[in-house]
Amino acid sequence: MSTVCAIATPAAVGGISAVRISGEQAFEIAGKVFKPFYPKIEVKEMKGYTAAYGKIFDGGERLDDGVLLVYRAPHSYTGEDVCEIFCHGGIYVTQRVLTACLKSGAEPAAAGEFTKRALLNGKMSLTQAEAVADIISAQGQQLLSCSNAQREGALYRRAEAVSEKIMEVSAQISAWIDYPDDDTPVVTPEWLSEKLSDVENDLSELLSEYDTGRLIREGISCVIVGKPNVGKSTIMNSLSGRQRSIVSSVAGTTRDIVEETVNLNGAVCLLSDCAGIRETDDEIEKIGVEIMLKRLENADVVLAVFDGSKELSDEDLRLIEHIGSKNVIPVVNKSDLEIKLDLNAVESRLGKAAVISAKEGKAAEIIGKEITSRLKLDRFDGNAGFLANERQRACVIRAEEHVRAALSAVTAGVTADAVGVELEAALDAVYELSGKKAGDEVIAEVFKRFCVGK
Ligand SMILES: Nc1nc2c(ncn2[C@@H]2O[C@H](COP(=O)(O)OP(=O)(O)OP(=O)(O)O)[C@@H](O)[C@H]2O)c(=O)[nH]1
Ligand SMILES: [Mg+2]
Repeated sequence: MSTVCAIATPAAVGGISAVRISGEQAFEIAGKVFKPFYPKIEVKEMKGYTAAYGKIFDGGERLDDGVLLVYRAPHSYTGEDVCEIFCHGGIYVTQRVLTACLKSGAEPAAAGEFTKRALLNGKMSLTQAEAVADIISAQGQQLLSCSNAQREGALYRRAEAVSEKIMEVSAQISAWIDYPDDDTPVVTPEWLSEKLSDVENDLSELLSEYDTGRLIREGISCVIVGKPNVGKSTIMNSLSGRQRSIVSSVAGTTRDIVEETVNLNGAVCLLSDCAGIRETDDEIEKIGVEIMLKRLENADVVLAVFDGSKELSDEDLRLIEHIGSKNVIPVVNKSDLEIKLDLNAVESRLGKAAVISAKEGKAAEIIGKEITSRLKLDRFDGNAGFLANERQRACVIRAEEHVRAALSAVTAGVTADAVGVELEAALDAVYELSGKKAGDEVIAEVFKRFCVGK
C-alpha cells in the first residue's frame, strides 16, 4: 500500500498544525523533511511513541522548527508506521510542510484515508470508524459520550451478540440437515421460534432507539410559540444565555424566526423563537406567523408559552388547537407576577406545565430538564451502543426482515433449509452493519463523511 500524507489540523491559523504520514515509507519520507537535533538521532532510528525536536526542510530550504512524533506498526492509529510533524500553525507554512512530504515520495491522503487504513488493518470495526466521525462532529456532551462508547465498540458488541445468536441457530439447522441420524438435538419449530423471536427482539430494540439517537446526533429542533407578549423571546434569551432576540412590551416584536443553537442538559438544541400567533392585518407579521406554522410541523418539541399573569384568552385556545398532538411542553411564564391563568385549563389540554419566570435564572435549567425528559433523552443509555446513522439502521431493518421471514417460514412449516437461507441473509446484513462483510461501495460511502487528515 502507498504511503500517504495530509494536514490533520484545520485549514486555519492556529498555534500548531500537524502533518501526518502513514505507510511503509513514513520514516524515510519524514527523515527527508525533518532533521532532529534534540535528541540528535536519525528519524529511522527513533523508537515508537517517542518525539524529537528539530528542523523542517523542503530540499535545502529551511521551513520551520517543529516536533516529530513517531509510531511504529502495528502500534499506531492506522496500524502502519506513522510520523506526525508538528509545525507552527500558519496556513502557508503548513502547506509547505505537506508539499515537502509529497515531494519526498508521499501521496496525498483521501478524505478519511487514515481511518480507512485503520479499518482495513483490523484496528477498528466499521461502526467504530463511524464513531470517530461522530466524535469530531459532536457539539454536546451526550453525543460525545455516546460516540466514545461506540468508538470503544458498544454497537459492534451488540451486533456481534446478534450474529452469534443467528449463527447458533444456523449451525443447529445445518447439523440437523447434514446428519439427521446423529445425536444432534432435533430442531423443533418451538425451539426455532423461541430463538428467532429473541433475535427479532434484539433487532427491534435497536430500531426503537433510533429516533432518540437521532436527537442526540442531529440536535433537537425546538420551536417556541405563543401569542404576542407572553415572553417567548425572553425565554429564548434565557436559554441561550445572551440577548439573542429583541424583547419589548410591544406585542408583535418578533416577526422573523430567530434561531440559536444551545446546549441544554447535555443535549444540543436548535431553538426557534417565532412571531406571536394572532390574527393580524400586518403583512410582515402574517408572513412570520405562516413560517412559524411550517416550522411547527418539523419540530421535535414545542414550547407553548402562556402569560401566567393573564387569564387564558381565545388566542391561547387557538394556539392549543394549532399545535395539536405534537410533543408539546406548556410553559406558563411570568410566575413572578400574580398568577391569573387557570393552570388546570392548560394542563388538561397539554399535560403538565413548566411554571417559570423567564426573568429568573432557573428558567433555563427547568426547561432544559423538561425537554430532555419529554424526549426521553435522560433515560437513553447511549453507552450501551445505538444506531448512529441511516446506513446502520438500514442494515438492521434488512436483518429484521429476514429474521421475520425465517420466523414465518417456521410457522408455515417450511423446510429447515429454507429457514437457513433467510438466516444467512440476516447474518449478512448484521455483518454489513459491523463491517465484517461490507463491500467496497459501502466503505467508500462511509468515508465520504470524513475530512482529509482523519
Ligand atoms: N414580569 C415578567 N415579565 C416578563 C417575563 N418574561 C417576559 N416579560 C416581559 O414581557 C414583555 C414581552 O416579552 P417578549 O419576550 O418580548 O415577549 P414575546 O412573546 O417574544 O413577544 P412577541 O415577540 O411580541 O410575540 C416584555 O416587556 C418582557 O420584559 C417574566 O417572566 N416576568
Ligand atoms: Mg418575541
